[in-house]
Amino acid sequence: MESAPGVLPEGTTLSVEPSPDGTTGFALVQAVMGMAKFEVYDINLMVGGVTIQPGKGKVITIKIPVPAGYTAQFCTIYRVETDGSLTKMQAIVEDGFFVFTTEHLSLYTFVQPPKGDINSDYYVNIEDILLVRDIIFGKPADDYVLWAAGAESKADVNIETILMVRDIIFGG
Ligand SMILES: [Ca+2]
Repeated sequence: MESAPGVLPEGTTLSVEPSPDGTTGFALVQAVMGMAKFEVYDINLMVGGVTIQPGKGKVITIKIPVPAGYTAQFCTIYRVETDGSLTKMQAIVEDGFFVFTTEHLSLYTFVQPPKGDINSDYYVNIEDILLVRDIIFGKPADDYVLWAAGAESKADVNIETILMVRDIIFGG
Protein backbone atom coordinates (compact mmCIF):
# COMPACT_ATOMS: atom_id res chain seq x y z
CA MET A 1 0.00 0.00 0.00
CA GLU A 2 1.18 3.50 -0.79
CA SER A 3 -0.39 6.88 -0.20
CA ALA A 4 0.70 10.48 -0.31
CA PRO A 5 1.86 11.92 3.05
CA GLY A 6 -1.04 13.03 5.23
CA VAL A 7 -3.67 11.01 3.33
CA LEU A 8 -4.01 8.34 6.01
CA PRO A 9 -3.95 8.61 9.82
CA GLU A 10 -0.80 7.60 11.70
CA GLY A 11 -0.62 3.86 12.35
CA THR A 12 -2.89 2.82 9.47
CA THR A 13 -2.26 -0.70 8.22
CA LEU A 14 -3.61 -2.58 5.23
CA SER A 15 -5.39 -5.87 5.79
CA VAL A 16 -5.75 -8.26 2.83
CA GLU A 17 -7.74 -11.38 3.66
CA PRO A 18 -8.71 -14.04 1.12
CA SER A 19 -12.46 -14.69 0.90
CA PRO A 20 -12.52 -18.40 0.09
CA ASP A 21 -15.28 -20.57 -1.36
CA GLY A 22 -18.21 -20.61 1.05
CA THR A 23 -18.04 -16.93 2.00
CA THR A 24 -20.66 -14.40 0.91
CA GLY A 25 -18.04 -12.47 -1.04
CA PHE A 26 -16.98 -15.54 -2.97
CA ALA A 27 -20.60 -16.43 -3.77
CA LEU A 28 -21.29 -12.89 -5.05
CA VAL A 29 -18.45 -13.13 -7.53
CA GLN A 30 -19.20 -16.71 -8.48
CA ALA A 31 -22.75 -15.69 -9.41
CA VAL A 32 -21.52 -13.41 -12.21
CA MET A 33 -18.21 -14.89 -13.31
CA GLY A 34 -19.39 -17.87 -15.32
CA MET A 35 -16.56 -20.29 -15.96
CA ALA A 36 -13.77 -17.90 -15.05
CA LYS A 37 -11.06 -18.59 -12.51
CA PHE A 38 -10.96 -15.99 -9.76
CA GLU A 39 -9.76 -15.06 -6.29
CA VAL A 40 -11.61 -12.78 -3.88
CA TYR A 41 -9.89 -10.57 -1.32
CA ASP A 42 -11.31 -8.49 1.48
CA ILE A 43 -9.08 -5.41 1.55
CA ASN A 44 -9.37 -3.03 4.46
CA LEU A 45 -7.54 -0.18 6.09
CA MET A 46 -7.25 -0.65 9.83
CA VAL A 47 -6.38 1.79 12.59
CA GLY A 48 -6.23 0.27 16.06
CA GLY A 49 -8.36 -2.70 14.99
CA VAL A 50 -11.06 -0.53 13.40
CA THR A 51 -11.80 -0.49 9.66
CA ILE A 52 -11.60 2.93 8.02
CA GLN A 53 -12.01 4.27 4.48
CA PRO A 54 -9.40 6.55 2.92
CA GLY A 55 -12.02 9.31 2.64
CA LYS A 56 -13.40 11.25 -0.30
CA GLY A 57 -10.77 12.29 -2.81
CA LYS A 58 -8.01 10.41 -0.98
CA VAL A 59 -6.41 7.92 -3.30
CA ILE A 60 -4.27 5.03 -2.17
CA THR A 61 -2.29 2.55 -4.26
CA ILE A 62 -2.84 -1.15 -3.61
CA LYS A 63 -0.43 -3.89 -4.66
CA ILE A 64 -1.48 -7.54 -4.53
CA PRO A 65 0.89 -10.34 -5.50
CA VAL A 66 -0.23 -12.30 -8.55
CA PRO A 67 -0.98 -15.78 -7.23
CA ALA A 68 0.46 -18.93 -8.75
CA GLY A 69 -1.52 -20.32 -11.66
CA TYR A 70 -2.65 -16.94 -13.00
CA THR A 71 -1.45 -15.25 -16.17
CA ALA A 72 -1.48 -11.71 -14.86
CA GLN A 73 -1.69 -9.90 -18.19
CA PHE A 74 -5.03 -11.59 -18.96
CA CYS A 75 -6.62 -10.97 -15.56
CA THR A 76 -9.04 -8.17 -14.74
CA ILE A 77 -9.50 -6.67 -11.28
CA TYR A 78 -12.98 -5.70 -10.14
CA ARG A 79 -14.29 -4.10 -7.00
CA VAL A 80 -17.28 -6.02 -5.63
CA GLU A 81 -19.94 -3.43 -4.75
CA THR A 82 -22.36 -3.93 -1.86
CA ASP A 83 -25.18 -4.70 -4.34
CA GLY A 84 -23.08 -7.48 -5.87
CA SER A 85 -22.24 -5.61 -9.09
CA LEU A 86 -18.63 -5.39 -10.22
CA THR A 87 -16.65 -2.28 -11.06
CA LYS A 88 -13.65 -2.77 -13.31
CA MET A 89 -10.45 -1.25 -11.90
CA GLN A 90 -7.68 0.21 -14.01
CA ALA A 91 -4.86 -2.07 -12.93
CA ILE A 92 -1.35 -2.66 -14.19
CA VAL A 93 0.98 -5.58 -13.60
CA GLU A 94 4.36 -4.63 -12.16
CA ASP A 95 7.07 -6.99 -10.85
CA GLY A 96 4.57 -9.78 -10.14
CA PHE A 97 2.01 -7.50 -8.49
CA PHE A 98 -1.36 -6.19 -9.57
CA VAL A 99 -1.22 -2.45 -8.90
CA PHE A 100 -4.26 -0.20 -8.80
CA THR A 101 -5.48 2.93 -7.09
CA THR A 102 -8.72 3.34 -5.21
CA GLU A 103 -10.60 5.67 -2.89
CA HIS A 104 -12.74 2.89 -1.46
CA LEU A 105 -11.75 -0.41 0.13
CA SER A 106 -13.95 -3.47 0.22
CA LEU A 107 -14.00 -6.79 -1.60
CA TYR A 108 -11.90 -7.07 -4.72
CA THR A 109 -11.61 -9.92 -7.15
CA PHE A 110 -9.23 -10.70 -9.94
CA VAL A 111 -10.58 -12.81 -12.70
CA GLN A 112 -8.95 -14.87 -15.42
CA PRO A 113 -11.07 -16.06 -18.34
CA PRO A 114 -11.21 -19.83 -18.90
CA LYS A 115 -9.18 -21.41 -21.68
CA GLY A 116 -11.24 -21.52 -24.87
CA ASP A 117 -12.97 -18.22 -24.03
CA ILE A 118 -11.93 -16.43 -27.22
CA ASN A 119 -14.22 -13.40 -26.75
CA SER A 120 -13.35 -12.98 -23.06
CA ASP A 121 -16.92 -13.02 -21.71
CA TYR A 122 -16.00 -15.68 -19.10
CA TYR A 123 -18.05 -18.40 -20.81
CA VAL A 124 -16.95 -20.98 -23.37
CA ASN A 125 -19.70 -21.59 -25.90
CA ILE A 126 -20.61 -21.64 -29.59
CA GLU A 127 -19.70 -17.95 -29.95
CA ASP A 128 -16.11 -18.84 -29.21
CA ILE A 129 -16.14 -21.60 -31.81
CA LEU A 130 -17.45 -19.13 -34.41
CA LEU A 131 -14.63 -16.73 -33.53
CA VAL A 132 -12.04 -19.48 -33.99
CA ARG A 133 -13.58 -20.15 -37.40
CA ASP A 134 -13.28 -16.42 -38.24
CA ILE A 135 -9.61 -16.47 -37.25
CA ILE A 136 -8.95 -19.52 -39.40
CA PHE A 137 -10.51 -17.56 -42.26
CA GLY A 138 -8.29 -14.55 -41.69
CA LYS A 139 -9.56 -12.48 -38.76
CA PRO A 140 -6.62 -11.16 -36.69
CA ALA A 141 -5.74 -12.72 -33.33
CA ASP A 142 -4.11 -10.76 -30.52
CA ASP A 143 -2.01 -12.16 -27.66
CA TYR A 144 -5.07 -12.83 -25.52
CA VAL A 145 -6.85 -14.74 -28.28
CA LEU A 146 -3.77 -16.89 -28.88
CA TRP A 147 -3.55 -17.63 -25.14
CA ALA A 148 -7.24 -18.54 -24.95
CA ALA A 149 -6.87 -20.73 -28.02
CA GLY A 150 -3.78 -22.43 -26.59
CA ALA A 151 -1.87 -21.40 -29.72
CA GLU A 152 1.71 -20.20 -30.14
CA SER A 153 0.90 -18.22 -33.26
CA LYS A 154 -2.01 -17.51 -35.56
CA ALA A 155 -0.88 -20.39 -37.80
CA ASP A 156 -1.59 -22.78 -34.89
CA VAL A 157 -5.25 -21.74 -34.82
CA ASN A 158 -6.91 -24.46 -36.86
CA ILE A 159 -9.54 -27.19 -36.80
CA GLU A 160 -7.78 -28.69 -33.76
CA THR A 161 -8.54 -25.46 -31.91
CA ILE A 162 -12.22 -25.79 -32.73
CA LEU A 163 -12.19 -29.36 -31.42
CA MET A 164 -10.41 -28.19 -28.25
CA VAL A 165 -13.03 -25.49 -27.61
CA ARG A 166 -15.78 -28.01 -28.28
CA ASP A 167 -14.26 -30.38 -25.71
CA ILE A 168 -14.17 -27.54 -23.15
CA ILE A 169 -17.84 -26.77 -23.82
CA PHE A 170 -18.70 -30.41 -23.24
CA GLY A 171 -16.58 -30.59 -20.12
CA GLY A 172 -13.50 -32.16 -21.66
CA1 LIG B 1 -16.70 -16.75 -24.55
